[in-house]
Amino acid sequence: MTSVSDPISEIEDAAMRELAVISDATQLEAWRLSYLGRKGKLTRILRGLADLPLEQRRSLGAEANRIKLRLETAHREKLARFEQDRVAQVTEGERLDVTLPGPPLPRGGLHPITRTLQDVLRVFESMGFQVAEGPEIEWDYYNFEALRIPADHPARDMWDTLWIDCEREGRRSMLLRTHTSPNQIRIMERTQPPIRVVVPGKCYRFEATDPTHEWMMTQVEGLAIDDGISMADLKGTLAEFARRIFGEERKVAFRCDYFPFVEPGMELRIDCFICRGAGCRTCGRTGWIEILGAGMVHPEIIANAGYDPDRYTGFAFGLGIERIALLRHGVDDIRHFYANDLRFLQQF
Ligand code: FA5
Repeated sequence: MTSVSDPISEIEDAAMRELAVISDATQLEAWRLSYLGRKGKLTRILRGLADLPLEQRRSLGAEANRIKLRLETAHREKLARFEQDRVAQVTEGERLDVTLPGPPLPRGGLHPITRTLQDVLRVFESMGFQVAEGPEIEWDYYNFEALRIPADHPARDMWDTLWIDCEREGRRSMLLRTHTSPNQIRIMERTQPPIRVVVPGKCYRFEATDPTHEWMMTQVEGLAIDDGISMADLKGTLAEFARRIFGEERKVAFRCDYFPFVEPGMELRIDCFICRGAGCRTCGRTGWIEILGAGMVHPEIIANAGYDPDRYTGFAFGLGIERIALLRHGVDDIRHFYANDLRFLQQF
């Protein structure tokens, strides 16, 4: 405890000794408070001067002020040195070495669905099919009516539809296309046989998702119309497609199916890559994953297009790109494709 009677030079010596070993700004501030702060040792001496006789007050006052000045100067200098060291440290750490290579730029890639779509289209192009496009927002007429699915037809339940509210404009009903089949009608409206076309595009369905169902998916519609096209042409085309995309060893099965716009109708299934036919969660315990619907174009649709139904026949198919990507890459859930998780997408 220091008092006014302590030899003032002892305070000076102690302060300078302590200051010499201080190594950071926090200690320095504590030191300043202990000597020069409001309750500091030197401050208290200066305050106590008033109680001393004049003679003593003069000499002690002069000495105390000299020490105060010295301590303040020493404090300022030390603080400046710490600041210099800090700046030097920061600039040293941030110094640029222009010879170092820059940080690698992340490289983007095509989405696995885009790649699969490109591969699928390439296979059909090599078989003589042309690629066309159609609108995603579609009239009820093309999506349903012209495909022999009138309003109230029970087959509409096969496609849970996202409708667009456009009654206010007094227009016919519009929807987000549920499949790419409307393009069969659109192409027949503007083209004469022979026709060999594939139409890729996004489709939308108001349905619950599961490992093989998304509410948005990509289909490729195929349409071939010519003199004397038969079911054998359809099966041959699809078998060749499956062989080119999945390889020889995959099991492929055709099964009867119903679509109002084809007769007869069928589906193509591939053996499940996970359970190899035994049944699992991904294939819904069936052992198979359906990748497309197909069939011979209904004669009524051929006639409605203005083609001679006695001369022309054709086949059509609609395949699901996400299911094909799932089977090719061994992905166990279709929903991974659109979850936008880079850890998943970077694997392709
Ligand atoms: C149709 O959409 C018919 N337009 C296909 C067709 C075209 C039949 C021409 C006859 C002639 P389907 O609803 O089964 O059929 O869908 C066809 C394929 O799309 C399915 O095999 C499947 O691969 C894919 N698909 C259908 N729904 C979904 C879904 N919710 N999520 C992912 N893929 C789907």
